[in-house]
Amino acid sequence: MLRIDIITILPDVFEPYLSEGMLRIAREKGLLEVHVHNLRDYASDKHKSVDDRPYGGGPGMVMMPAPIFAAVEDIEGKADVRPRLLLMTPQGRTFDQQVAAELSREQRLMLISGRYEGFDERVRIGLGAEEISIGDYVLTGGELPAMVIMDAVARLLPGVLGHHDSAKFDSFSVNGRLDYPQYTRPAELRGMKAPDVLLSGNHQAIADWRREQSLNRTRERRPDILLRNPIADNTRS
Ligand code: 9D3
Repeated sequence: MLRIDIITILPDVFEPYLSEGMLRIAREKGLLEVHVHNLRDYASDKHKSVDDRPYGGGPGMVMMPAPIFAAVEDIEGKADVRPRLLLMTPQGRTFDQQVAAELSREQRLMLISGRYEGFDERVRIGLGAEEISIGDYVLTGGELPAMVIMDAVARLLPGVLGHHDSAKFDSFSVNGRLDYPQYTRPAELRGMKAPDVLLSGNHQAIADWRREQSLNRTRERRPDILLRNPIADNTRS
């Protein structure tokens, strides 16, 4: 069982996605537990402030450290295992399938989503939190990154996927290759035929064709994957 706690000023955006699809199944099966916490509940003034102007001046607002410390300490204290603390920031380690696999082996994660220009640096230092980014583009906050991480991690939990082998056959995990093209019925659509080999019933020929397609696509679209992981170029399967 993996427990994920999320700290956010937009708690309502999480529930709809968590209540559908594989995330819902994972929670119903008791493989995943998610608790969403409203950061404003931990503000100390009557206006429930969670942001303030940056020291030194400049645009925008900064997430105040005190409400985040209060939230983390309160939520941590309610359970036995110390969670791995992840701060959603554009400056963090880039999230990828390897990080997802690593996180899926933890017992507890705490994801902290910010808005505005970012967190007071003392949040990272004082809590020993790791910063994570989901890629090089600018979003309006850390809520979608937290959902992306939760989604990618949840599907790796043992028992979540229907066909229990599916996760092993994904892009970025079969020797780090992109997926081969898929076809389903009808055999011909608007003049476009599904490749004969896929309808041939010859399992060896199908496996060879798919491997070739995966390699060619990876070379054309993502040569960086092959350079990073040369095994992807030559391993059987
Ligand atoms: C990088 C731009 N920043 C300097 C001017 C300002 C800024 C813009 C947007 C700071 C934070 C944000 C909100 N983004 C996130 O909180 C965020 C994020 C992202 O924007 N892209 C990829 N991953 C992440 S994780 C958190």
